[in-house]
Formats: sequence, structure tokens, C-alpha cells
Amino acid sequence: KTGLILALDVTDRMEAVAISEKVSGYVDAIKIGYPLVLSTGMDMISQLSKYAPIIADFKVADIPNTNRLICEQVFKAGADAVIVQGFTGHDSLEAAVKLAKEQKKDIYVVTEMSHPGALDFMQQVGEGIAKMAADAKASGVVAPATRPERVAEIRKIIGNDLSIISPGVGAQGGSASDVIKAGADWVIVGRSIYQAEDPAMAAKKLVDEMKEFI
Ligand code: BMP
Repeated sequence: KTGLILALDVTDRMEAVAISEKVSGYVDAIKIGYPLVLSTGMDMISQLSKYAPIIADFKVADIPNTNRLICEQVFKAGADAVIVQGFTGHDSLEAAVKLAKEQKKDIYVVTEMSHPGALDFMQQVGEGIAKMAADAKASGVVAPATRPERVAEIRKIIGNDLSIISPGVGAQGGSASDVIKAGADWVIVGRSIYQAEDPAMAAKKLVDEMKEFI
């Protein structure tokens, strides 16, 4: 385990493949979302899955039946995990988790986000969503590396059965080692890796920084 997940928010197919190839030895998963899939197509999921397991960040946020239909397609495309929003409530979340369990896949639930605007509404409901994710037996939650103290709170709520994957390191100001110390299992890093002069070196540095705390 390296503790690192690459957020591959590039919009060019060749670049996506080249970066995945360079960093594959340093990451435990690659998170891809709308920027890459809308620009290159869903087949990017299976193409990149030869480098690392794929977490599809589609932030699914719908009624239970639609959540299930969306997750079904994403798993069929070759993703190992899907990120869903938690604010839609327990039934929507449970529909996604039920399908994922049947297919031996993972659901990660967004609790509160890493950007400043998350303080407007999301932080007030983050702990409730974390509790709901634990009750639904999701695989884990997404919690902000920009606020390690919130990650520590969320860890207390979910216990040790769920994982915490944490974006906000580097470009958004968070520190990889600080958030791992606060209780995250993985950091999710995008720009600091894919915009680096040497993406492999940038990934290696993060892995080395976290090594002793993982
Ligand atoms: P970067 O390291 O370039 O800031 O990228 C972070 C990635 O994590 C982006 O894909 C972003 O959409 C995602 N993300 C986030 O930054 N904060 C959240 O709270 C949830 C996210 O999914």
C-alpha cells in the first residue's frame, strides 16, 4: 500500500495514458471523473484499469433506482469503485451499496468537501452523512485533506471498518502526512502530480512523505 490515489483530471487521452504509465508504481488507484470521461469516453475506464484499480468519481446523487442504474453502467465499464454523494439520503446510498456488494465493488461516500464553499452547507451535514455511510456499510468516505481535524472527527464516527480517502493535498493547500496522521487511509492527489515536471517523482515524494504514518 502506497497511500496514494491519483486524481487524473486531464482531458487528453494520450496524456492520461502517459501519466498513468509513469505513476502506476506509486499509486494504489486512479480516480477519474467527468473531465476525462466526457472528453475521451467511457472506454477510458477499461483502458486505464491496466495501470491501477479505477475509482469512478461521478458523485452520483439521485433516487435509489437511478443510482443503481448509474452504478451498474460504471461497474460494467470496468470501474472498481464509484463515488456517490451522501446528501441524497440513506435509501439512495443503500441502493448503490447493495449493487456494489453484489458485484464485489466499492462505494465511497462524499461526506463534506475540501473547498472553502463546503463550509456554507456541507460541513453542517458531514457527520450525519459519515454515520449514514457507516450504517449502510459503504467501503469508505471521501473527507477533506484541507481540514485534517474534520477527518479526525469523521474517523471517530465511522470507526475502523470504513476507509477514508482524502482529496485536497497540494494544490488546495492540504498536507499528505498531516491528513494521514489525522486518520485518512489514502490521499487523493491531482494537479500536484499531473502538472508536475516529473509526475513520477512528484508521486514518489508524496509516498515517501507518508510512508512512516501508513
Ligand atoms: P487536486 O489535487 O488537483 O486538487 O484534485 C483533487 C481531486 O479530488 C479533484 O478530482 C476533485 O474533483 C476531487 N475532490 C476534491 O478536491 N475535494 C472533495 O471534497 C471531493 C473531491 O472529489
